[in-house]
Amino acid sequence: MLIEGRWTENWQPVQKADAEGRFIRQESRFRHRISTRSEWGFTPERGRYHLYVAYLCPWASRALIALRLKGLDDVISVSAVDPRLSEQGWEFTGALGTDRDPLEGARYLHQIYTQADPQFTGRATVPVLWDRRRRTIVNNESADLLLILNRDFDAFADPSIDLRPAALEREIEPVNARLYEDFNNGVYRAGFAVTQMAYDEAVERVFATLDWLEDRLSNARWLVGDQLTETDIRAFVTLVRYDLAYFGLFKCNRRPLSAYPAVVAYLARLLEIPAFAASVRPEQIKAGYYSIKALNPNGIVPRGPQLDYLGAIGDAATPTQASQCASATRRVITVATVNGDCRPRIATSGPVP
Ligand SMILES: N[C@@H](CCC(=O)N[C@@H](CS)C(=O)NCC(=O)O)C(=O)O
Repeated sequence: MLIEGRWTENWQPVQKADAEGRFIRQESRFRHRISTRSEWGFTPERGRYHLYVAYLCPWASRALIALRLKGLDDVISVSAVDPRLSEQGWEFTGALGTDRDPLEGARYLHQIYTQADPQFTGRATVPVLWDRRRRTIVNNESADLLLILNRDFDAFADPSIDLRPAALEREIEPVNARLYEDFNNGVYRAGFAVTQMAYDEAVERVFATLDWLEDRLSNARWLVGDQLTETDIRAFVTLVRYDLAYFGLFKCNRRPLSAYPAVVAYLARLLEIPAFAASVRPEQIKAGYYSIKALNPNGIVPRGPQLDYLGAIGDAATPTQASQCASATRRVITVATVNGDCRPRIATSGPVP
């Protein structure tokens, strides 16, 4: 991690645990919004901002999905770090179909953080929303980025998609909170636990959440209301990594995902939406998680699992493909395949499969 702007020790997944061995995630530091009235001058503009992501990362992926659902591909550029953690954290290698840093020529993401704040102390995490003009970080918290992408670029975005409609806000909040605590972050608390007690406690809550999701999705197409919301994005990013990484590496293996048929059907439905499918690089997800030496010292990446619900989704999917499908995604009622079939089909009012 960085201490007062200097990289100090080799990358470790856990730098902070509580007295009982529970993993503690750091608070995000850069929390600005984009607004025409921004006191910081971060106003909405085409081509000014850049999103740094890792395809391994569920938090970065939620921003990526929102960006594409809102049709902002041509407004905010994106680049991806190598999903494998180096001894100095995220690195721009250009390998595995990822990018070199196009803006600052950085080798490591931590250099982006010290460009923004030469005295930065903390972990250099993705996602990062970067301001090209001021050469600084606008925001590095994906929960904020969901709000920013949903609203702050309204002048350029697709207004017909609202990922957080006011009428559903009160329902969205508690579902998001439970998902975050017990599932999105819960799998990490299981995987990064440093005592048996902390692991047992976390894994229990992961499976209680899967039971709850199964129940909820047995009677509903979406998690909140009768439309796609940011809550679906939040659930998706963990579900799609479940079999690929969390079941094995994070020991969330009491039951396979296939024991939850309504959840798997929901995941498959979301994968039919181009913005969701384009956020998934299965090989990068595996290469990234299995590069965490503290959990997998020899760095061996498993061949499987083969997953029917992933269909033809592979690492070759490109952002261009996603933007070609942007018009199909425009109305969320859309169902399209990743093979380039972008024909919109009405899907929300149909029976729940
Ligand atoms: N609260 C942050 C968490 C971001 C986060 O922890 N990202 C992980 C990848 S999944 C990361 O960059 N880890 C690198 C590190 O901790 O050094 C968010 O949601 O944006």
